[in-house]
Amino acid sequence: MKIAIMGAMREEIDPILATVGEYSTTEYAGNIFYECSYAGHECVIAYSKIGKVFSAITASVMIERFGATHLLFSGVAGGISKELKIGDLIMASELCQHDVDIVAFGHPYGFIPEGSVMIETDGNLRSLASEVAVDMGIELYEGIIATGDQFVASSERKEWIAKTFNADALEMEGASVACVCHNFGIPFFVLRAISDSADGSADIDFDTFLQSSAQVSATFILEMVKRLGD
Ligand code: 4EZ
Repeated sequence: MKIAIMGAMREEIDPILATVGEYSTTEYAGNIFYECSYAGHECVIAYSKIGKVFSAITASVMIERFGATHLLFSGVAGGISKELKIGDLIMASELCQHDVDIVAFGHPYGFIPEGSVMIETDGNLRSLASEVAVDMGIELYEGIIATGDQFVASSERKEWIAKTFNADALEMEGASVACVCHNFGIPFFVLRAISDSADGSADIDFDTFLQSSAQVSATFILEMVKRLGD
């Protein structure tokens, strides 16, 4: 077992690197990959940079070059569901790409021929997360996460994503990482702590809560790593 832990932004993996202690560093394909042993597990950690393309590169490299057998994504997201407040945690049940549009040919939004609108996360990792949440006394939401190459900061766009995909949160990397892991046959998990509500105040809220929400997600992910393979 080798565990990949990834985020999109430096702020999303900084709390993880600060906790794992000693690591070695490798530069490859435009990223820095940090390898360490944590809680008896070999880990590779990286942030991809923002968006679907960079995150797909990083996930692919973690699997193909670094031999990751499991992938955990940690980061922040814009909340859609009214239940989700800033700082709350959501794990993805399924993920979709809200910006894929070939509806001109009669396909549904988010669909690419020979693919599927939704990609499901690993059930065992979700069960583990539910146990961790109970033991930590933390509320963990589960729902659909919609991904696209857009920072959503308007109620109109948010509502469209909500009704089109029944999504509970949105961000810019989850579905591309899901697509990579699904195609390589690697079990994966996507966790996000809410930083904003993807509305008119999303930019200000994001800047205000990026660090604190990234920390919430990172702490939870590391607790999961401790219990993996038990
Ligand atoms: C993308 N990430 C934000 C990147 C922000 C600023 C330089 C998460 C996220 C997000 N993505 C938090 N809130 C979001 C929102 N409202 N729309 C899209 O994964 C880049």
